[in-house]
Amino acid sequence: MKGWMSRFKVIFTLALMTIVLAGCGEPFLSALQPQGESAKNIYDLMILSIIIMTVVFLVVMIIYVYVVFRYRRKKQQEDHIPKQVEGNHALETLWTVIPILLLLILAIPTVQSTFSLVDTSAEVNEEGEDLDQIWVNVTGKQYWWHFEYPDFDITTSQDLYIPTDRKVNISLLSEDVIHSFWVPPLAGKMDVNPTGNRNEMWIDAHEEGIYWGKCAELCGPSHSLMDFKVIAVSPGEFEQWVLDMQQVDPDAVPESATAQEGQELFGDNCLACHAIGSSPNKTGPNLTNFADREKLAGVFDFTEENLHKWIQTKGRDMKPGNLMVQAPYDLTDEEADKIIEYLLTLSPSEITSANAEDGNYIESDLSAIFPDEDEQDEEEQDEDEAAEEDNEDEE
Ligand code: HEC
Ligand SMILES: [Cu+2]
Repeated sequence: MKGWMSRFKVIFTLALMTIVLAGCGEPFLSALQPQGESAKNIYDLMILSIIIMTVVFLVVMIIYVYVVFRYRRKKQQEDHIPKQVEGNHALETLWTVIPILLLLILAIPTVQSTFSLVDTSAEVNEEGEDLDQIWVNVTGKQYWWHFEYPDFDITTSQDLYIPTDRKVNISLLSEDVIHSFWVPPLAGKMDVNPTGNRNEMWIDAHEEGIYWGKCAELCGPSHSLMDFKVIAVSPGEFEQWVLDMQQVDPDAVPESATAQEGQELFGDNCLACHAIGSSPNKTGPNLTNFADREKLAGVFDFTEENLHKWIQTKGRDMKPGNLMVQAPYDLTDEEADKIIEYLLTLSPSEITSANAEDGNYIESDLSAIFPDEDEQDEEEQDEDEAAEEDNEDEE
């Protein structure tokens, strides 16, 4: 009796959890509420396979229940032995062919998606012309993400800005162990490999918003804290953001005297690992637009208190195993606060995550951040002509 009760409790708890947890899906973090083309594709595949499996389950159960009742031993015929059947060509063919067909129905779109989800070729517009491609080189590092826009000469980290309704190509590489890049509402997971083994994929977002990203491959003690955000703003806002980021002068002197002192302290103690402005990948995150961050170090509430604690403890307990603990500096609380005052001036753009949620959509073809189409064509033509002349010379 006791065993039955405890088993009932377990089943009851599991059932309750299913119901409660089923409510947890938020559009910014749920693969079941796709907000982009790539995620929608994967979602559709899930639905297709669930439908097929449900139909198979129902058909089998209906036949099973029917047979159990229809052919059970009846009172009057207790000694009766039914006709013995061995093999049935028609039936055997049928139950071989149906599963093959079902698997084909699943396999064709699955294989198609496997290729299209990593197809980083250019999008075409209504006139059939190739659109300029946006590439982001993403580097996964214990325990944060570095983002580089090679075409715009911009570097940032933690918050990945993208324009809505535009395919953004992602090129993934790790600097240490294997990570996995996953923005559940926008796309599937992709491994982030070390040693030059680059993986490519693309993401896009239909609507402006802040989408949560996760590292989906156990990579060390702070793996579960290796979060990032995708900030999808309207194309016009994205364009502005890029232009603002390009304008940043890493040596710009802040207005207040305290912040100026902070800047000096920052230069002496922090610049070895951090950078302001476009920079190569360093040991620590690029802080160009630090004051616009959605979170501190990817996961913590962005408060001065947390920031103070982060700097003074080098994140030791906040993100166990993080590489900032190697920093040799030793600052007084006042010095840390001066640095904080400086860090909070690092806000080069009016475009921040708030714009992703204000519902203010600004259209743009992004031409301001890509070189002029016509000029490019002319250049290409010039090159072609030069090449032709060379050929003629050779002949
Ligand atoms: C030894 C290299 C190193 C030094 C020196 C260093 N940091 Fe860091 N810092 C890091 C690393 C690595 C991270 C990322 C930790 C993580 O999230 O795993 C980081 C993260 C941060 C973050 C969070 C960044 C974000 O994007 O939210 C802040 C703020 C920060 N450091 C401030 C400082 C300050 C201020 C100093 C100087 C007083 C400093 N760091 C010195 C390596 C360093
Ligand atoms: Cu990771």
